[in-house]
Amino acid sequence: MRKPFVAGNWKMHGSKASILSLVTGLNAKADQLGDVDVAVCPPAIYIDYTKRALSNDVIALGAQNMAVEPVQGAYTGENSVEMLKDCACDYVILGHSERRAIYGETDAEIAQKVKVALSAKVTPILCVGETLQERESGVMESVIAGQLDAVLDVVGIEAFTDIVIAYEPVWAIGTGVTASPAQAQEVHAFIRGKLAALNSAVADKVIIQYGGSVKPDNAKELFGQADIDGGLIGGASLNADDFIAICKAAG
Ligand code: G2H
Repeated sequence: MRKPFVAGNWKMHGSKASILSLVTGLNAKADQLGDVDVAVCPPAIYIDYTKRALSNDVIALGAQNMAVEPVQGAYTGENSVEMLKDCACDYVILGHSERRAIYGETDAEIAQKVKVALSAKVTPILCVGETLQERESGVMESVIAGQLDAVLDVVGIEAFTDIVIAYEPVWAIGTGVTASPAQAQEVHAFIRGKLAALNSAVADKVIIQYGGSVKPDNAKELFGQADIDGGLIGGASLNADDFIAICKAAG
């Protein structure tokens, strides 16, 4: 059995005041979290502040991105994986569709970042997903396969025991439109099947989150699907009650 994992992606939201309020709410209900792994991923500048505000040991920390360069150096504006570790991050989101679409991150660059994160023992949350146009033109599976192949080529299938995959259909991100549980399950099964063709033991273990407009009222049904092992939560992770409710729906 895979232990579900729910992560909050705060994206570029928050201030010290709002984060203190959010984390205070999470602290108050952390003891209600069931048998589920939970993490929050603040903007990098607030990771340490969030760590200090968290007064429970069940909510872990993650970053939303990191430098591809493995060691620190003259890379203005970047954060190294060792810096993330130094600030208590266990996870790093890599290849989110906003990084791919807005900042031009390529499959190859994302694959290198996955390799760097793994070498530092920080767990990558590798995001994959198709646009609406790709879905409607029938290339959804080849797009997702390509995103996975880029990483497989660099780190190999065995490394996927230490990688979390987040399937995020781009058309469902922040739009209020959620993939139906059946639509999401179909893609999760495709992803797991693709990995299983290479190594079924690894495929059985890998956590595949769903992300894209997950809310308290749709989480239970999504997380009830056979190959959906939790979620990557954006907007709803900015409200403590909603985020806790979503985590409980996974447990
Ligand atoms: C998808 C998700 C979190 P939201 O990006 O990664 O955001 O839940 O707001 O759609």
